Amino acid sequence: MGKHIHAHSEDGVGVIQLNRPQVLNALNRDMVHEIVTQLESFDRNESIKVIVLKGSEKAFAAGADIEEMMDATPLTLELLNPFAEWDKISLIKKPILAAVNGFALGGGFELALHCDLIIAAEDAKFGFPEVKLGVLPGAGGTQFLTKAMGVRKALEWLWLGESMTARTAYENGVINRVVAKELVVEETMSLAHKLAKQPPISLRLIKEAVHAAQDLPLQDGKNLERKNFYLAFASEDQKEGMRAFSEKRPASFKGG
Ligand code: DAK
Repeated sequence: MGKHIHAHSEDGVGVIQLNRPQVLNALNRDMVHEIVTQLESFDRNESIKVIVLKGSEKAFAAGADIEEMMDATPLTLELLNPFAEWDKISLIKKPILAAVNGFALGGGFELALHCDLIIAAEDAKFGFPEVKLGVLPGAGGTQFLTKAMGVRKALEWLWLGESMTARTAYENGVINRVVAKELVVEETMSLAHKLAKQPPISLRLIKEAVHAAQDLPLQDGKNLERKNFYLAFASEDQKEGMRAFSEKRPASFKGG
């Protein structure tokens, strides 16, 4: 339990709730550290299969904490190296799902984009208002958004700094599902529990291969996929999955 987050687990799903409601879950450095530490702890915990990140009703997170950031200088940033913490999120091997209610702005949007799947409320608002503060996204926003929606659309959203609706984000391939606001957490947890029953070795090897597709040339990506394919044959679940098919019965995966 951190100062700025709550964490608990439910049937193999580790849940992290951002908890600075008085500032719409604005992300200060301590909070990012707590989130990352908790993600790493869930990632190492064998009983956890899937991780869910959620905010509150009004906000997933309304960005990095502007009060904390306003007096930064290039040198304080260089010395603090604050993005190193964010980079650790990309090293998490288990599926991470974001349940987004309300605002997901700036660093809050970037935090959601660091997750593998995003489920949002109909009235959720996604955007990068950094331009209105005289800066630009720093935790990957320009890259994630461009990869999701292409150069021209990304430039328009980033230059204007306006918020997009969950529907627009969905139609542009930025998020996975749009549901009624009362159902966001329920829908995310149900998806998480479904994933928690899938063979975990397959899930993590798929995650690595899909994310590699963002960075690697096709043949390198295919080579990585191939190595992961071979690796899957070291798992008990591969034996069980294929044996169950052959014996015409449902597979019972043990997670090994
Ligand atoms: N930082 C600090 N406080 C914030 C905040 C933020 N990002 N967002 C909201 N708050 C605070 C408000 O100041 C207000 O505090 P009090 O006045 O009550 O003390 C409280 O939360 C409630 O907010 P409002 O009264 O403004 O609520 P409204 O419903 O009227 O408006 C809003 C909601 C989301 C439209 C508005 O709060 C707003 O525009 N918030 C700022 C949104 C924003 O510009 N976000 C992007 C920030 S830039 C980095 C990593 C990432 C980043 C940078 C560096 N490093 C690792 C170094 C990313 C940068 C950003 O995210």
